Amino acid sequence: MVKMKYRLTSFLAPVLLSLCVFSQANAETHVVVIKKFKFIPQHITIKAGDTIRWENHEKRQYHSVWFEASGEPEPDYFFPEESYEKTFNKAGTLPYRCGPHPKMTGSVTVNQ
Ligand SMILES: [Cu+2]
Repeated sequence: MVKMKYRLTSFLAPVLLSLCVFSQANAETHVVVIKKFKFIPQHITIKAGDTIRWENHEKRQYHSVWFEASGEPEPDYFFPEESYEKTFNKAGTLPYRCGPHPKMTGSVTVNQ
């Protein structure tokens, strides 16, 4: 009985490992550009496991990407030529805004 269990585990381990590698290889990074006080695109749909990179393309204005409704603390501002990255693992729609500019809003929809 113990031997059977061991065999099953040793058979499954490489299968599980390759599944992990496969799903990681499939994860994408999406870019949201910040320009003229706007998130472009304002709404983005991604798959669970994907990452979004917000790039600040302003001339001299800093911004932040704050998922305030999720109860997160406000992250640091980032300046032109800097970026902010976040990976999303849970399905759902998450609104966000810029900390210093409440009128700058966007949302991320994560599909499973
Ligand atoms: Cu801003």
